[in-house]
Amino acid sequence: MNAVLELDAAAPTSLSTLASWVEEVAALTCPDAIRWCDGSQREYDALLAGMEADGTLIALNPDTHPGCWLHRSDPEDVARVEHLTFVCTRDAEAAGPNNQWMAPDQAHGKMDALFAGCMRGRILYVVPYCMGPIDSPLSRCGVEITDSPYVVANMRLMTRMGAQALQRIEREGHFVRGLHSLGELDPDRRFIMHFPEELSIQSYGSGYGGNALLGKKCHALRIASWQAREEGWLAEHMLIVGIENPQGDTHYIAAAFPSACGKTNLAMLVPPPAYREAGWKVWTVGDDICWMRPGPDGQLWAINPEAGYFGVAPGTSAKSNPNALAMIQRDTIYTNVALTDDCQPWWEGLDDRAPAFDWQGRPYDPANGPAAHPNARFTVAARQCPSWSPRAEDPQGVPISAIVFGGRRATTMPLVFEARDWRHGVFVGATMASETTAAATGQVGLVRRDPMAMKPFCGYHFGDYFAHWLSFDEPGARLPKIFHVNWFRKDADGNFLWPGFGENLRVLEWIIARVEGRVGAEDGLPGFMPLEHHFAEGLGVDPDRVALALQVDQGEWAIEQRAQDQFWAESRDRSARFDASAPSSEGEEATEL
Ligand code: GTP
Ligand code: SPV
Ligand code: MN
Repeated sequence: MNAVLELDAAAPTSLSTLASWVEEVAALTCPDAIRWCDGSQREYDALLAGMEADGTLIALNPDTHPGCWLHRSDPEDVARVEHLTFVCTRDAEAAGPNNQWMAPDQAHGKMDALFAGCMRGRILYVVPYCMGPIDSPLSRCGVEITDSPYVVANMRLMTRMGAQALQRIEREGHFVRGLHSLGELDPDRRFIMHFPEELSIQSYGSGYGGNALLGKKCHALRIASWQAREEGWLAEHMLIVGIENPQGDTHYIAAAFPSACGKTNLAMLVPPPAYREAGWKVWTVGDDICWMRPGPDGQLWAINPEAGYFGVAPGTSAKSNPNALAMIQRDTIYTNVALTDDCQPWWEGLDDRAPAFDWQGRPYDPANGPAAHPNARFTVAARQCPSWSPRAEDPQGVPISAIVFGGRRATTMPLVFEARDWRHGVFVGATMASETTAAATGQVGLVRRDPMAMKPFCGYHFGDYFAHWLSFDEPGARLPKIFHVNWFRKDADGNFLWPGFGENLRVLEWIIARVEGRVGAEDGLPGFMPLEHHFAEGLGVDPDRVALALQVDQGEWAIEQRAQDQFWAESRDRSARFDASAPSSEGEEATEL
């Protein structure tokens, strides 16, 4: 206790609300010591060395992977836990049917009991961070208190963390408060609580990704989406990618795909050879989160609030995502990947070498399942990406030309279509569905509605969220066109119809041509469908398969449309603010709000 008091007295901040909050938390959690993080390389190196010494991290092969580490998380703590994630608002209705709700008093009681004394024998780290470029008016700051050095190291890679963030926080005088403890890593004593009205987050009992790196999903999506609605902007689960055509013009596209459905891959796309030779270039601005707001010119301007990638390892290869593979050869933290016999990281889909140890450290035995956990991830600084955009640090952000929604759908949804207008586009995003993945605990492969890929992340009522989206369509707005894609359609044998990855640029090319008004389209069942396109040209895939990927089956569509209309109507019924009739039916005029 003495150590705590001594260190508190030296709290390196002039902001009394921050100093007193840290004091309060220390009094509750009883750490052995308090450490204020400055974000320096020295601090990072010391953290890594400490974690190597206590076995939290394993050093990877320094010849092939300098500065790379492996963390094996608790086998019961490998993904987000949506069933243990709550939004705690005074009014239950505000959280909506899309969130689990708990009354703030009850949640605080529960969490205080869990946090009491939980940091005995541990160090309390104070982690000031900035989401977004440090000098951007669109950025927002927070402070995470955690007892996990792994979380601190990840926050350093994923956010602008340390002294500069603290300076901004002191200047602004406010910050989002995130309190995190590993607790006992007991799934029965695990909660991720959000208090949007208090701008605070409390997370106990998990050390994994979105549960524990509180700047990411908890702050930059759940809390930020709440603030965004109040302040007239959008906080979205979207990548941001710049597509430069051979003439040197760049269009920025924001795309929302659910967890483990291709955002990182699209954001880092490498053009197929013919496109590369013609002069197409791709620039990565962000791979997971996008904050955007209307600028004075009426366009939506977007920043990536993150400074790193927490990307899915399985499936990442020199063929599927060469940019990602290049950036994770050094200074990367791997979580739950397998190892080769010479201590290199390995996962399914990387190459045809045999792994020696699985993600739990056992000698690899296929009878135990995949060698790498399906939600194994890498954490790496964004600037290590070879396609890192020179505009990624622009304080004003980048103007968005197109918004793309997409899911993982084996049937029904065509490769691409365009929404008829903003209102229809909001409907398309709101009613999108996708097969569940290993990014969250629970059954994989179930089709569920995942509006705008925000089902697990929208911090308030979906009906209000859809109304907020619709509200951007106002006089003077120069809104992006909205599209829907599906890279994951399968044939009767279960094989993907579309090759995906780099070839997805063919679809983006069509999207840009539509944005520029250069190609015609046909008004089909879901929306505007491609007439002229280069999807199959020189692709090396049977054009009939591409045609199948593009096709809409009337019977399948009728079933889909009923499900969409029902979902949209339910959102309307449950939210007083949301009064909209479905704009999906062909020929029906959209009703104004
Ligand atoms: P989160 O980080 O969980 O939000 O996921 P993400 O949307 O960034 O997903 P990511 O790009 O990491 O892709 C997840 C999985 O989908 C990986 O195994 C990829 O290899 C696979 N994938 C990505 N793009 C494509 C594609 O175009 N076609 C196919 N078939 N698979 C893809
Ligand atoms: C996701 O699940 O959408 C992720 C990984 O991006 S996590 O940070 O765990 O949320
Ligand atoms: Mn994500």
